Amino acid sequence: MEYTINKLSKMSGLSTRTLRYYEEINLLKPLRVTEAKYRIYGQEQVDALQQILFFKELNFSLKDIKALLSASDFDRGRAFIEHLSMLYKKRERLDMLIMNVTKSITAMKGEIIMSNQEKFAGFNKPLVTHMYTADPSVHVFDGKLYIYPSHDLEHAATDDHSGQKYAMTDYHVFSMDDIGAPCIDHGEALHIKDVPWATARMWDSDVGYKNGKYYYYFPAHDKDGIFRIGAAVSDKPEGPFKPEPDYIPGSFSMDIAVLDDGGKSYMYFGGLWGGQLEYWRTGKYVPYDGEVGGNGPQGDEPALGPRFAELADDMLTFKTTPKEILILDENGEPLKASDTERRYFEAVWVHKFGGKYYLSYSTGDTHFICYAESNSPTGPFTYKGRVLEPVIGWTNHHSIVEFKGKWYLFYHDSSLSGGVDHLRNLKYTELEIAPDGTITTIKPYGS
Ligand code: FUB
Repeated sequence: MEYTINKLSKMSGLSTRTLRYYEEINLLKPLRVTEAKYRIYGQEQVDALQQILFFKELNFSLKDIKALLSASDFDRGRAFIEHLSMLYKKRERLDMLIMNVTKSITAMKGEIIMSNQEKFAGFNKPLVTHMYTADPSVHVFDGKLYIYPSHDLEHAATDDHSGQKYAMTDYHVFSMDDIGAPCIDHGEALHIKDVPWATARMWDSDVGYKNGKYYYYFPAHDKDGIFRIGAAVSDKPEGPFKPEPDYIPGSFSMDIAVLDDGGKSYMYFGGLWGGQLEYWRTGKYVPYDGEVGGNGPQGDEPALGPRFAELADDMLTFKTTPKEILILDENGEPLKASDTERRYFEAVWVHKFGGKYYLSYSTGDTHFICYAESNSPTGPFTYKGRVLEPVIGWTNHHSIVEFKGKWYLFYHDSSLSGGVDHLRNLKYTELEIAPDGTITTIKPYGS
């Protein structure tokens, strides 16, 4: 079956002007153009246009759609399955909004009491939609919010619990002038091809500031497949950042958070399984070929904690040797390895509130963000509770930041990709913190 541009326009609901524009940007070219200059579209173009419309419906930019459709591994069957799953998610969100309005009407009549959290159910949309972003580290620099996320890439992924599918190779920096203001993509800030020692897996990063310079800290596999932490420097919070030729001596594992504590800068890091923290239990790298996590503590043994080191004045080296942070239970005992709903797994973050220090982290395979409290930035910390319940997707990862007198939780989920674990998107929500530091647990999709 063949169609003229007018017929295709009528059938698809797109104007002929739009179809011509798609041709101009090489998104959808006609099968042929006749001598009389009629544009003729064949079955292949009709099917491609259907895909374009599905992707547009899901808010993909034309640029991204073009890249997706022209990828050598584009699979129409798989794309339909993904469209279906994303449309279900969209419907889920609409259902939540309908429920929110219905409850609000009932609450207005005084028939029920609606919590503040319920009032926002269904509203929380991804912050960035033109690319996949995860692991937000957020800081306030020059009165703006700067977001340093991981950049998730689309590829056919295998899942082996070692994190192989998180195959990231670059970082973009984002900023927001205010809460609710547009989230600006400042473009690529650092790429693996410019880092001489790094070979793969640019995972969760963070940025520190000292004496007019910004220091980007990022993990990556070195040439031996061992996670190390590198630094890159810029005069501006949005970069671009110039990487150091080698990784920070003595660094290992991944998931980085930097705390500026009155002139002293602390780096926190470390993660289990694909994060390789188990390999460093003795202080040295001990290779292990068994099942992932099998070389970590088991049962009643104390769980592994994240590591911390003070950064030297140059911000490019450690002033102190990395040490483990202890997380204790209500009896002052270290959390046990079997306590998987509370023990540390990855995604370390530290914030200060009311003179105390709060360490928050993901419990990994049980998918919570929990927090613990201490009087010192180096611990020991005592377990306090949960910050965030599980989100759509396997990983849960966050940061906590104060901005203009309010507290915010930045996190990610996989709603934009319809639940694909390694294709995540940033979100944020206001956080309620009581005067004694207690955080009200966020239920990301309402109660
Ligand atoms: O983004 C890759 C990894 O997924 C992060 O480093 C972990 O915290 C998890 O979010």
